[in-house]
Amino acid sequence: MSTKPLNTEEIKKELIAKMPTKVARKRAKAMIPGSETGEAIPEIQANVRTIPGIITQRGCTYAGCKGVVLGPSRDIVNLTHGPIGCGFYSWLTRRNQTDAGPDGENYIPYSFSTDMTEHDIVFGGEKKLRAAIKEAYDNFHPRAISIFSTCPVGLIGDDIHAVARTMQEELGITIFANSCEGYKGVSQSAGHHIANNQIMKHIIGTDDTPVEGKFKVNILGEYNIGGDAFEIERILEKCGFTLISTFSGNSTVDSFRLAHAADLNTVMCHRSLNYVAEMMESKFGIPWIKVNFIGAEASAKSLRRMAAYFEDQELIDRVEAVIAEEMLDIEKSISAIRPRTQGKSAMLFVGGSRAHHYQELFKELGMKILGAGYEFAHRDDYEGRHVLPDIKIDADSRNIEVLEIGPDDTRYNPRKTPEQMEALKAKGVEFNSYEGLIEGMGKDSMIIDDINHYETEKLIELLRPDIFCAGIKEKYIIQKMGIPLKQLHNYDMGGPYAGFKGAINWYNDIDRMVNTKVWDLIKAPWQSTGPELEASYVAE
Ligand code: CFM
Repeated sequence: MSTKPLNTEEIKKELIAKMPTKVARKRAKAMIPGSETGEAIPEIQANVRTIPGIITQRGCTYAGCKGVVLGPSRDIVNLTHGPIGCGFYSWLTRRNQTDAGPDGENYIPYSFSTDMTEHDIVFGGEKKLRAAIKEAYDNFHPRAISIFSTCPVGLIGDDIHAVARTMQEELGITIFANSCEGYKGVSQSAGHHIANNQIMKHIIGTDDTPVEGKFKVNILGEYNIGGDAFEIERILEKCGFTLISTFSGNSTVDSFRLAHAADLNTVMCHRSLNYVAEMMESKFGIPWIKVNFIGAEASAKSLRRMAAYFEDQELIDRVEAVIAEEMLDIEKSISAIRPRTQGKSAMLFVGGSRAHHYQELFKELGMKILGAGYEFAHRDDYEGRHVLPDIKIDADSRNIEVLEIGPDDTRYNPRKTPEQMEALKAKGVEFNSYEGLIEGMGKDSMIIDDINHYETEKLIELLRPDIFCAGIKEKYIIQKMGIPLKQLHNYDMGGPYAGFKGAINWYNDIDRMVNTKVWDLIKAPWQSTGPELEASYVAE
């Protein structure tokens, strides 16, 4: 178990002590203590450029657009316009699972790229892009093709949108492009926003076929990593909700087209899909609430909120019955495992939502969070959405288009009157609201945005948590320091961790990881007192 000898101010001083003055000044603004519930939250620096060369955890704008938001849809051909590396390294590297689907239209196992070379950089790549679209169409006849530009495309100025338009006319299917060059924003977050804009412009609300079923909802920002969406689908079905579409885990373009038929949008990952939630409310009148299906208690709370929204006693009762039934296994598992995990400590530095959501699961195991932070989230994901009007628009955020969305002429239909919304708020159903990561974390936890490699090592030296959550770039470095690392991007081939069955998987996996003795046995050669190996050059 870790002892914590320092307070957050002392930790911060230690972290920046060896940095050049300018760097230290900048990094200090990204480090603040957590706060108690209901207390004022200090401002944190977030969504600003990473200091060059500092070894960040972040990814690029193309990754957020192609890999994260649109990648998990199985029936879209996602075509990378760029050199082959971008397409290849974003191919099957994220564990967004999918059902095969009854029609067999599943392009996830394929990597589509225009494979640009020096010749195309000099003479332009539009011709090649047109040919690639035609080739993909001839081979697969997909319902939709989306094009993603990479850094060189932005530099040479290929007009991918014009190509998309002409090819859409020629082939008669939906074709749209995303100007998501890697450098377009400060991180993958810009890519989320670009993808949100394009699916809103080109897909959502393009099919008015009536959708059967009661209590129609969408889930925004759930990507079915390790099968999470499968578990959420199971629970929603058991409760009696009709899930129209998930953006974008285990999803299809056809379901996106119908998404405007839902009466409630639920937002799981606020960072990556909040734009669609807001735009769908303006355009179609669908309110949104924040949910979290990570953690048994959090899942129960989310289901209750969703049921409360529909104001139907039968649904409310059914949700309660499902929660009661699922909780039996949860309680059994927790009572067996918690005595072994109680009082242990964790740190989470990951992405733009999981560093918050996964705190729920650790709390259920009685574990303490010593530090947390996001790679690329914005201030609202840390401090809560109420800070949105105070967020400064800088040159980088101005780079990303903000769509002006008004009510749709024929499809705008406010699902609740303002009075009904007020009455629901009084019952605790908060709309358009997210409280962010910091509130409730406690004053002695350390919040750091866009943590870099040096700070990670230093933090571990100082606080020695029992487990660290991050990604593959950090995994082996941290494990060499004798601390187990749980990957929270791909789950280390584990999961699902969402919902009730997922929570039990998590308890078991974390129990194993924090209680194994193997980490105490690890010693680097220079730390051991055993015999030294000697060698000499043969040529001597
Ligand atoms: Fe949302 Fe994600 Fe995340 Fe994210 Fe991601 Fe991811 Fe993530 Mo990796 S959409 S912000 S860009 S929850 S790929 S499924 S795990 S960094 S915390």
